[in-house]
Amino acid sequence: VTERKWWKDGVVYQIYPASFKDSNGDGIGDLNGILSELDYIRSIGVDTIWICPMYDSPQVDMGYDIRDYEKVYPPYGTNEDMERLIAETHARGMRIVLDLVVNHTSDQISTSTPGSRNPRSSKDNPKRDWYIWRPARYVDGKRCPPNNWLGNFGGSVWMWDDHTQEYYLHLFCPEQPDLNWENPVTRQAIYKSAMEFWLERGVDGFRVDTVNMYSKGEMGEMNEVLQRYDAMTVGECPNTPDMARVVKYVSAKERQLNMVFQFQDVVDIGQGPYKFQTTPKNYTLPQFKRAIATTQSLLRLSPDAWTTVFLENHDQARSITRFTSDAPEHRVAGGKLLSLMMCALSGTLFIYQGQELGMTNFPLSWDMSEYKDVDSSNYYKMVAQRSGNDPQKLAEAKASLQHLARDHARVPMSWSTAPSNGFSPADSKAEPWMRPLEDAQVCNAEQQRGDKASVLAFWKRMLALRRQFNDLLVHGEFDDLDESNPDLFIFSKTWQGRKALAVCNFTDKVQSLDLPEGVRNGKRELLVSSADRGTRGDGGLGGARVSALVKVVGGL
Ligand code: TEU
Ligand code: CA
Repeated sequence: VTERKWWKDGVVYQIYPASFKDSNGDGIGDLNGILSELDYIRSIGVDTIWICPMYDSPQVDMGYDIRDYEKVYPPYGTNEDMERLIAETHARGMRIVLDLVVNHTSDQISTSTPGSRNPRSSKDNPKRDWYIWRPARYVDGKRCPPNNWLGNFGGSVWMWDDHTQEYYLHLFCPEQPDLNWENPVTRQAIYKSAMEFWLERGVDGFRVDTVNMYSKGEMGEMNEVLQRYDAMTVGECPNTPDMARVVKYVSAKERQLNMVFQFQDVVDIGQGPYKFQTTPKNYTLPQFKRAIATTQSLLRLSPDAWTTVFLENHDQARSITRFTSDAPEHRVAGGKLLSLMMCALSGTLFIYQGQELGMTNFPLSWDMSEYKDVDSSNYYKMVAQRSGNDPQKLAEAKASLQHLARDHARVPMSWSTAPSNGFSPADSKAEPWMRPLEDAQVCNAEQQRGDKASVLAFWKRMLALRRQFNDLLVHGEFDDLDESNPDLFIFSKTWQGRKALAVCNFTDKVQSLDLPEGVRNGKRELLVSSADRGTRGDGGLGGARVSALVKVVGGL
């Protein structure tokens, strides 16, 4: 039996500060905007908030390029605003988690750190060794990077520095040089500024950005800091298909991380060799189910390990669009279907802002100029360049971005039907930094709060059920009861002889359902169906795009 911890039973609500709520009308979300909606967040039934980077940054990669770890990005507010937000979150009985981005910094970091000098100024600058420098290779007299590695946003990971005649490493943008974790001075500076500074101010943990990318020998050291504050960690873990390695990260006895976001979970599903090189919905339901089964299997592989449940974050397109259908007649059903599925899975549950409303991707009709993310624009530029602006290839690239781009998660939150969807104050002079969705008439927080049949109401109900059946739903053993079924996802959760059955119909047709044996003989009680409109019990198990959760007693 696993040890109980607040972060295991917790439900985390992820906030993207630029797009959540703009309190002062400059078109950019801010900390006081978050503060003003803490009661809304709490009303959903979550108990922890995670705020994406709100640190000072030149914003080449939306704050994942940090210039000053100890300072709030001025358009988001001040350090005092942040301290107030921490206090008010705690006052509501919730916890607060920040992003820890320490694989790389902004290339501008030296300019704002007093007394420091630019690592690029000379080879003997003491700060130079904070980053990773390598000499050029020469092939037939031609200067080449040290190796052929490609970065996450396209192109080589090596950037030539003309002044000192060496390359530096950057796994992401050239403006995000990778830190040298071998350097003990660098490590101490990170612990102090990126971690202790905020732990001292009361934050309860970190989401650790790209945690598997820098050298891991030193996690133990990092853990000493975390343990001193009893802080929780969830690591972002791309490119880690080997489950034995994942277990090493998250098994409690290894003392590395509490849990991770795995990418062979649904993140990578349907993506091309280079993320956007694919067509929409390029996967089957059995593949999707296998991805979920893989992350659920962690708890079996290692009883002291822990896992996460998530479909969305600031790097992913909207789940209704990706995994069900955002057609007007299907979106509400799709949102509820996914909500029920997620709330019935084991692990710590993460919800991304707007997911609780069933927000969807923006449409294909939007111009390319509405895509603001460096990842999207780099890809589109690359296709343009390689194809000589071939209209067919560009149309394909745009279709792929419409399905998978990170931009879809980053549009302003739809609060109401007011101008800018209530994101900025009514008398605001500035336009929001990204275009608000046009469908706020049918999908906004204000309307859904009063509507028992809304996606929001369904999330609230599911989260309450998740609390009520905490052992079974959060900690129970997961079994896919019909792995190859192309239409239905039928799984059971088992906890000390008790059982729940979840049935999710991913098609828009009524499906017949053969109840698995162990369930057929048992006494069944319908806990919730996404077909009922706030009342109980009228949902048929196999209804179109309907999901249901059933408690089973006996019959095993
Ligand atoms: O993401 C790291 C990562 O590997 C990816 O999810 C990446 O964003 C994606 O492949 C790009 O298509 C983290 C952050 O979540 C992301 O927002 C940052 O851009 C990235 O690190 C760099 O800090
Ligand atoms: Ca603002």
